[in-house]
Amino acid sequence: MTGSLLYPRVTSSRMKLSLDGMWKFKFDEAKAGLSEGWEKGLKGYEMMPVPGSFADLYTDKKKKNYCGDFWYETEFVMPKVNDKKVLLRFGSVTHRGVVFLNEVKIGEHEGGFLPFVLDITDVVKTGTNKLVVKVNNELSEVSLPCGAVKKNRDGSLTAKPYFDFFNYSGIQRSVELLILPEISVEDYELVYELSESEARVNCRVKLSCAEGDDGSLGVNISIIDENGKTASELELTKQDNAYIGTLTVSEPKLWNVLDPHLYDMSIKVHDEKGVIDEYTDRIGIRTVSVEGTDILINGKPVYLKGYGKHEDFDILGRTFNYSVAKRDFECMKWNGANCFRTSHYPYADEWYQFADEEGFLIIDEVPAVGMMRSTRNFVEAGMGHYTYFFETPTVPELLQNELNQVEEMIKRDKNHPSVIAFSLFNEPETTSEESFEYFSRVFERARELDPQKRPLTGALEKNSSPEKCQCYPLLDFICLNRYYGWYISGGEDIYEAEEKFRDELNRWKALETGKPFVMTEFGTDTLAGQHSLPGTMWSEEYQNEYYEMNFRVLDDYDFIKGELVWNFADFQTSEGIFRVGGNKKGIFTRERQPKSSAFVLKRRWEELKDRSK
Ligand code: GCB
Repeated sequence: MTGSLLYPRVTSSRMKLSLDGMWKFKFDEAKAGLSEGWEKGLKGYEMMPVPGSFADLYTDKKKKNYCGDFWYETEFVMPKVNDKKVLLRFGSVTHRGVVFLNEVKIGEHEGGFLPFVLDITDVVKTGTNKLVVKVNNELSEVSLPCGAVKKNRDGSLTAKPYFDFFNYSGIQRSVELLILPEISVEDYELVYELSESEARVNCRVKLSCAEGDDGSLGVNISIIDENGKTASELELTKQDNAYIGTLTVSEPKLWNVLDPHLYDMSIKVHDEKGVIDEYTDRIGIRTVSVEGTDILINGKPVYLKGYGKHEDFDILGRTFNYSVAKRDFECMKWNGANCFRTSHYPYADEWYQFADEEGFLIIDEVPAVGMMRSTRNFVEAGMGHYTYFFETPTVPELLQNELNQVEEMIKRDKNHPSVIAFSLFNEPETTSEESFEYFSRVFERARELDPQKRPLTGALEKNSSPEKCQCYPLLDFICLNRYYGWYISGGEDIYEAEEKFRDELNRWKALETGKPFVMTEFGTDTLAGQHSLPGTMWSEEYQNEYYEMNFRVLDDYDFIKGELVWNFADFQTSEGIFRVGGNKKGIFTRERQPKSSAFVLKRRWEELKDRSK
């Protein structure tokens, strides 16, 4: 495994080759693949798209819901390269993968939503190479997300998520070969400080050869403005294992909410003979902070409007698709949103690049979801049922897994101007001392890792009440998922829902946390085209009334600094009596057409255009 999670770029010194396409594929129900030597080549295979989520491609129910081991294989031709490093990058393998190249095991990775990169220089051959990947999509109480596996009578397995989204799996993001110079940029980080007329950009670059660098190398960074003019350039200084320096950009054009200004950045590594490596990226100069009950971008308060989302689309499952992403941003801009949370896992790199270009704010979430022992968590959570979790002996293993994934997420996403906060959990049990100990470790680690020291948060469910929640003091702004008028006092009891919601917010207010609050989930399941007057549960009218009631309440509390409704679009879940063809809380249908609530939000968010507080 290499340390670099930089997005693969082609530059004067770097090449990439896509391995996407149709790969050989085979389920391994008996988990016999390893003992039978499947890494030498699959027999009796079918073809499967990479990237892709396999589930919704099938017409057979057992295959759609397959849980266990499954294998992929492809061949690729490696062009002749001299004195280069060859890396293999997987955008995501869900939930874990073991990789074999030319029959040699070259690495493995746990966690289905973040990239990993393997150095294959010594194993890859000029000419044809065979790449085989063993994937597994089982859930457990040490996996992120958490869940269980049920063993059926015929020996097959079924995934039982403790979370409310379909357990899409496979090689779900692109696979690429990266051909890099032997000495290359491994990572970089930028931290911004703003003053009246200039920005200071504190920069730190790590090279792949940190230890072996004898001091003969130089590292240069330049920032180029929208007109192609160099705004600042600097030769960095070697300090310990990195190259550091502070650039000054005068009269900078700041990256702002829905008004993004991006600069091109280029890092060049050189020796006395010339440039050895170049890495380029798009950067945005901006600061993020929390002061009192305000969330500040470039020192100015912002009010978050938008959505909890999913990577989810018909047939594609969780596969990234530029056209779907484009449509999503168009829909979000149309109704005045400025923010989304990557509920409940880090999304494909391209989502963040898109948000950088559009000026959208992202709360970036690690897949710490389902940390409550229930396959109907979303219902239990909404109703405030206590299900213990952090008292079990496997928790140290879970913690290690979460720490690794927090590290990978921050490493991958830290340079995106769109990322304004990291969310380190969704709706875990937070009322025990054990939960506090667990999350103290996670927050402490994240604080060390983020060079920009962005706000850290997590989304709290109903049982995490002002009186019982032990973990909210860890959060820089407090995120609440609340369903007053749906799971609590829904339908004819909606009047009580309003009282109960106000009562809870009054209790939070009484705590005088001095922190901003953001509603990260509230919503109702709504069948597009279901109408009723007066509004009744599941109808479009009810969804509208629900939101009007919720907004009335939120507007009375000035510590609320954002409203991210649940969910942007209808999405797929496991089957169950609470879900009609999936979760229908979308403001848009799964095909990205508006329900009437989309217009309610549009009206509100356009009126709130200038609301910053
Ligand atoms: C929640 C969960 C989310 C569910 C949602 C629901 O509290 O965080 O994953 O989808 O409720 O619709 O029940």
